[in-house]
Amino acid sequence: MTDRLNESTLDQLSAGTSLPGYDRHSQRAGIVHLGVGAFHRGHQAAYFDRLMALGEEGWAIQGASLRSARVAEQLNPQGGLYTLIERDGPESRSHIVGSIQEILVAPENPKALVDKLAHADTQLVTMTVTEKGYCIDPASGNLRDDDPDVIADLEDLSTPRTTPGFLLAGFKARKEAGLKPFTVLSCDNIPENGVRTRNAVLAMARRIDGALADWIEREGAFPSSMVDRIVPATTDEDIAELARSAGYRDEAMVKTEPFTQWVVEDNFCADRPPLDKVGVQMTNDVVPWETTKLRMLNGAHSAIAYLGGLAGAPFVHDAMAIEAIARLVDRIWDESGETLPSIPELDVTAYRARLKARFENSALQHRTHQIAMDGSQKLPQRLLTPFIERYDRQKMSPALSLAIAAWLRWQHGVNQNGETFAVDDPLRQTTRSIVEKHGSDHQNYVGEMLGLSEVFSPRFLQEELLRERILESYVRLTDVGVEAACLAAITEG
Ligand code: CS2
Repeated sequence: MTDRLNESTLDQLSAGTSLPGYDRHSQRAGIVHLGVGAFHRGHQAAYFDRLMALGEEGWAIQGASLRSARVAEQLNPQGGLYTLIERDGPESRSHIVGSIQEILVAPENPKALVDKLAHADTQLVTMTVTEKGYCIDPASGNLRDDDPDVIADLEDLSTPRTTPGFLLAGFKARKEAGLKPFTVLSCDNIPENGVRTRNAVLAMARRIDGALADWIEREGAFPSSMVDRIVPATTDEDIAELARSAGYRDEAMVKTEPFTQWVVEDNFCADRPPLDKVGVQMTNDVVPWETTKLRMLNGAHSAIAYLGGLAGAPFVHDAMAIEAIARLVDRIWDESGETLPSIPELDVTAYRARLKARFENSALQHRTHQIAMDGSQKLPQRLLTPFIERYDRQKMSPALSLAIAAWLRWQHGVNQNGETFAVDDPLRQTTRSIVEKHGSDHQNYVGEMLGLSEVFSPRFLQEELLRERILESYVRLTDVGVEAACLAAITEG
């Protein structure tokens, strides 16, 4: 059997793989990270690894999973080590990342995570808990106090369950111990992620302990950040291939692209890692960067996921190889591009060209179904807001409209080749019942779906023209299929 990657097998690795360039054991864990998925390992953990390689001390990461024990099982037997493989077409580079120390499984021992949050070494809490982890309604931004886990945290914070609950319990313990709060740095793809995190934590705090809420409001900091790197889920085949080619087994390996970007609001209340030394852009205003990335990269990604997925394309690069889809993506960039805030240092034409090349990177094998996941949480910021903003300027958006219609079509769980698939979304049960109720009665199906207040603003129902445009795209997509519908949208625009 091939040896598993860990500290003792490091010196057996081939010369082509670079190692952490620092003494891992002397590092304090200045960071607690919530949600150690592939994205964290491919992005933030790699920045902190480089920072410590530059000789900056104390930025090791104590990781925590808020749901399953899977990541702990992958990383803990490896002493937190994993291989980061950057792939660009035929080129590939491997590096062993050493910044993660250990993973706690919060549901198994919530108290251990609260203790880490309350530890004097902890300066910064970073998080990638996905859109739904914030326990906020994506349309309104309010705390979801109908969520059973939120209700449980409001009743008893001694064994938290939710992200805001853990943050709050950590703050509470620090306040009681006379420590300063940590900075909370959200690294999820949601607009104004820092503001949303702060709102969720304060909304919970106000319901539990007013003085604690005041303290957090006064002393805490919740900078927003824009994160960008395509990190597809690791497959069993990736792990087997690494074992074959490199001779060791790494259950926690991550594959990614060479491109990486992190823009962070410079607003910290505790020690701040000198992230600018490793290429992080520190700024006073992240919003224009976030808006641009969410609408251009993620908006196009979601369109590719639904349209490509419905056309039967397994991967993003396959969908981009369908000319009608590639042209539709370009049209989305025209449409959403007109709604972007100005960023003087950003050349939008070059940005678009780069996005296209990134999507065409066939070595990434990024599944359309992965991106399609949790669409109800992603749609508003990626596709709906630019659509509405354009509408308010009397501009129609046939490409955005088709992408939205593709999400509606996706809920049927069958692609245009008749292959069925599971829809993975927190709203799944609701959308399933709407599909079952209306079958192929397009008008009523679309009408009821647009009434989902968790996703759509009430305007989609109230304004007939808006509703009609989406219905039209939906009917066309259903009748003529993905390619012809894309071409029709392009001609219309
Ligand atoms: C993707 C993102 O799965 C998704 O929703 O659109 O994870 C995307 O790959 C990243 O935001 C790229 O930075």
